[in-house]
Amino acid sequence: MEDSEKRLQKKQVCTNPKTCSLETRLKQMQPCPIGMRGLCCKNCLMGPCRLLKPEDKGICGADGNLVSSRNILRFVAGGTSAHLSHACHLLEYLGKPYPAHYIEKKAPKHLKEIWGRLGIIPKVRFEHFKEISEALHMTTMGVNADYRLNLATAMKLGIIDGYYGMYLATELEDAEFGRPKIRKGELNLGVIRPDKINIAVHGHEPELAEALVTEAKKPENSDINLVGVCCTGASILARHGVPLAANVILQEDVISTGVIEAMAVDTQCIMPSVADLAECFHTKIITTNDICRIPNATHLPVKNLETAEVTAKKIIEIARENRKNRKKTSFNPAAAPKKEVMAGFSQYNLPLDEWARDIKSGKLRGIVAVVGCENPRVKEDWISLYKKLSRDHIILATGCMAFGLGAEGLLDGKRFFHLGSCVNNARVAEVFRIVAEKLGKELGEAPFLVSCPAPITEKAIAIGFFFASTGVDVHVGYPFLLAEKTKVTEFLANALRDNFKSRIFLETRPEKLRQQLTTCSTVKCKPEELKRA
Ligand code: BF8
Repeated sequence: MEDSEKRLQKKQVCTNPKTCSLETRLKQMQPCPIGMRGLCCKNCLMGPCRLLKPEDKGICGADGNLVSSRNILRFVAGGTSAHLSHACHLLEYLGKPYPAHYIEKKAPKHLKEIWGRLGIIPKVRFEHFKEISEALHMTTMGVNADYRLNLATAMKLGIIDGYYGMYLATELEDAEFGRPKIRKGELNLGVIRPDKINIAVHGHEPELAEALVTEAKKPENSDINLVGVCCTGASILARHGVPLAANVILQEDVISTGVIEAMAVDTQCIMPSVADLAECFHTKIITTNDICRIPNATHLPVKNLETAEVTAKKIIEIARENRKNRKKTSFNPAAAPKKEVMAGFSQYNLPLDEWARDIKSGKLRGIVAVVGCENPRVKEDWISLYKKLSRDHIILATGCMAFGLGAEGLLDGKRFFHLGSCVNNARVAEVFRIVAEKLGKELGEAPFLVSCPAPITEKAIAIGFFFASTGVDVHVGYPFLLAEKTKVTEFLANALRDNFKSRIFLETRPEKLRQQLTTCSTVKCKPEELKRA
């Protein structure tokens, strides 16, 4: 029995967000070492089977390679379902029909040829949802036993995630709420104002947040300070310059300031611990999506433009009414000072001609997109690596890592560019597509890298598979699922090249990644360069 398991049984491990900080909980709740290596199978009730090496077999006969590939595919299916559902909710909210042949319309020609040859483009309306269901089916006990098919299916889901999730959501949001413009913004906990009534919007789907932005701008609401959290926050920062208070790891701290009158949440990355913490303060939690309910929260579902407006007004009323319940607090915004950032970048306003010219002349070595979450288990200093790389690379950023770079004062719009929320990785993909075109190269030959140093969610893994399916190399910095050297990690690092010209690889040490990238001629390492590295 593991140490932490024994201590958990003796109740020596504190798991309660009300009494222990996230940092303490992380230290006490050690990850399962077998799960970390991707070798724990809990897909049937003869298990869970905990394999020690890739050759070991579970009760049903599944070896470590199969178990690991199934776990990865299920992760990608989970992440893809979240992005598809996000786009689907937007379509329902706007009363728009579901698009068919969307991938054919959006993807570069050379990719459509490759994917068409491999038979991995869903053709029929709604078929992309069926693909998620098939992925779950083929990874249930006693269906597919070939790890390669699981990984090929993960690539197929990556494509679906990219187009029917991230592209569709980004395009719908831009069409309805406006394309972001380059603007100054502020981020960090210091944007929360004790002298105002504070409302935080948290999650990913910005329908209600947009209505709140409109309401909060009205003169009669000048006592309201609206702030964002996670990707809903990143999206209203990019579109309206609304201050971004926190990313995923600071969400509890937002409540702990003691000056948040209401937190409205939609979907994804909302840790249930915020509700625990809200009980310690006066904060009202308001859920706004029918698939995301939290015990003791007020549920005000947002279904369309009209309900969004009514709900936004109601939330302001609730927050104003709740102000009187605020207790004395020691929160000092200067302790987590706000940082100025440039936001609102996209393929429409970035100097892509100049970047392509500089890559051609050798002035730039390439473009690195820093994406994904900020996993508090990752303690390595990735920010310093990106600072070093920024000397001769352009750094694009999205999601919680963009917040991390912004908190270090790096999002200056000169070398570091904030492109928005995680679904806005569609903008990164467009930058890559356009720059590759200007270089006269296919995506798989262009000097681009996606670096995801600290993933937390299934969505981050799905995003990685999307970029890899387009030909871009994907670096992952946290070992979960990839820690053990198996046929799976070998396939992702090497065999993906055969069809996709890309690799998905693990490197947990920033200095090692820097060495590897500087040994190669560009951030797109060639196989022969990697052998030498
Ligand atoms: O979609 S980066 S923790 S907030 S999953 Fe979540 Fe990860 Fe943050 Fe946005 Ni993206």
